[in-house]
Amino acid sequence: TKKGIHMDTYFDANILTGTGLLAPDVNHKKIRAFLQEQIKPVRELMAYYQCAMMEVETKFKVLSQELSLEYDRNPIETIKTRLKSMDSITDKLLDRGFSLTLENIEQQLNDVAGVRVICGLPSDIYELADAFLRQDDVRLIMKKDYIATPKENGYRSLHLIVEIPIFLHDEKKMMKVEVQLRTISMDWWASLEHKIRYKKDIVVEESVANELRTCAETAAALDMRMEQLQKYISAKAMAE
Ligand code: 0O2
Repeated sequence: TKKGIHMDTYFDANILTGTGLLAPDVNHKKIRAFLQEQIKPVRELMAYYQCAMMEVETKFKVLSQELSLEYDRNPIETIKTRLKSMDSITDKLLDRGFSLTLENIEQQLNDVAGVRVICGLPSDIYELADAFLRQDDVRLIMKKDYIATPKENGYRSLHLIVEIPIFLHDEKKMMKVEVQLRTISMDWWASLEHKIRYKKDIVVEESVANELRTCAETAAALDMRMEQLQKYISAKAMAE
């Protein structure tokens, strides 16, 4: 158990009591086989999330390829993917009062599979997001626009929770993926802020929080200026 909650599906409670595998004449091979059997459904689910993440990454790569031909510049700087660790999944579920079961992982968590798309300009974000959401196998579950309405601390990004199908040998399975779209400056700010926030041994005082917010505003203003510059250059290139 962790924090008093039973992890019934992930590690069956019988592992220590009901099976008799931990008797003095313990057989290591049997224990390993038993553990593998218990862990297999979790591994399978994680593999499905991995596939969904790859699907979404490919969709953005295709869009990037197409748009870069049209505009003669690449709207996507980088794409990062990450699968949430089993420890983070456990903490998030237990913190929210849910037990650790496969069903709860799928139903209660939106961000087991995460795709981060780093763009050049704010307008690239919306153009890519719209093109992605127009695809008929992508179902939007939730949109959080932290660019239009930044968080109190200054955090900006466009978050999409989507569901997309993955095709297994005998079934089609719908999987949730969290997509975060940001500019380079939004990403730079978020990764530094994340590092500061997770330095748990120091207290982040009010002045640091204010400074972070000011940095976020400066970064947003820079994004806007770069956007204007890009528009000016494009218009000039069209005219010539
Ligand atoms: P990690 O390690 O990046 O995965 P939900 O996840 O939707 O159930 P929540 O937390 O309200 O619930 O979602 P939200 O606000 O959309 O934030 C989810 C993720 O966005 C976070 O995941 C971060 O990646 C990022 N994020 C949100 N707010 C901030 C912020 O203030 N600063 C930074 N640096 N990142 C932020 P995790 O699980 O926190 O972390």
